[in-house]
Amino acid sequence: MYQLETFILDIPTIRPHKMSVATMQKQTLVLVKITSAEGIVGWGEATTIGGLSYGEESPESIKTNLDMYFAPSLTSISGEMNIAQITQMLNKNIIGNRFAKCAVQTALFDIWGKKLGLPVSELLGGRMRDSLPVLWVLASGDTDKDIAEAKQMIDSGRHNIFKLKIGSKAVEEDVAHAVAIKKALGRDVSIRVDVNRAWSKMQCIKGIQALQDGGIDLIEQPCAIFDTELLKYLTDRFDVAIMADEAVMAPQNAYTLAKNRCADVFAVKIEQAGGLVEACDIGKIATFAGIDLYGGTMLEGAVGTIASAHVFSTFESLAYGTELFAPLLLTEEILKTPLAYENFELKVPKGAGLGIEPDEEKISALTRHS
Ligand code: MUC
Ligand code: MG
Repeated sequence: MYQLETFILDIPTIRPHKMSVATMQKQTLVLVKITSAEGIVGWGEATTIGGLSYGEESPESIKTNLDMYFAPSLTSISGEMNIAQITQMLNKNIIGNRFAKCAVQTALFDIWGKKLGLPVSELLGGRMRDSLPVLWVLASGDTDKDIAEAKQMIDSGRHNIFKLKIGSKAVEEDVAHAVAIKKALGRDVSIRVDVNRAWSKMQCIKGIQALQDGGIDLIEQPCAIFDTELLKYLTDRFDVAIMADEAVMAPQNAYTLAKNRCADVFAVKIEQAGGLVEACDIGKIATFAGIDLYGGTMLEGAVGTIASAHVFSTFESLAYGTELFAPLLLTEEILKTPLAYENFELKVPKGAGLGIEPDEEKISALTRHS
């Protein structure tokens, strides 16, 4: 038997974060706390971006579904069901809801890890590395501000790879912005762009050609989620790497994308995948298909970020690094000891379970009560 509690936290960001799908002034975290019959506590996270403008689940719908449907299922579990069996039961009884499922599975892995005295990475097959490269996303909406922010990140040893959020302005303006940043930061600094599905076919052809000529290294989700034919066409047509992000959901559709070679790179997100095991499955599918990997984020706080880090640490190759920077975008700390970002990398904890200690007083103080 497991007891499930949910919390919605609204935390302001350190600056507005402008994307083609939304401008964020705050991030809304959805945290899940599960307590096992023997009293072991595990944490998970089901955070999304911009309400319903990014994913199919909103913070409020996630909380409602967890409270109304997942909680009774977990309470009713008797005997010694393992994580695979619980996942199968939830998948049988609950359609979709990948973000909520990921939060529940994360909390169960945290509990199991604590019970067995092992980090989650080891329960997932074993880590290949103890720390992960982490890029920073420049999204102030202003070219000069972004250049200053990037230089400060490089000087302070925090990040030396940058992703730009584009797609909300005219293609020419977005390209000029990206190329100006690339020029200012120089040859050795990798610049990538995320269009967040904003471009039509003609805009993709024009924009990607100019970005490729301007030295940009990676083009993320340039077109609509379900236009996988266009994604494939762009992958075949251009030398610059094309990455599928929103289009990579559960392992089943990652498999279809891989089979049809619709991308050079997959952004893996634990919540989009529907769980840590499913994210590892996507990693394997990509590896077998010769598709490179990138560790993505739903801009989760510390809990989802470190769960993702455990998953990405198990990938044999992580050619494009990760974007596990979101806790640094938030103005409030929710862990007793903050995550360790050092030398352009995030350390993957070695303690049992997720290896973090959420500050319950802080979480309670930040919890939305209406
Ligand atoms: C996305 O589409 O990649 C990740 C970083 C960021 O700034 O936004 C998210 C979503
Ligand atoms: Mg993206």
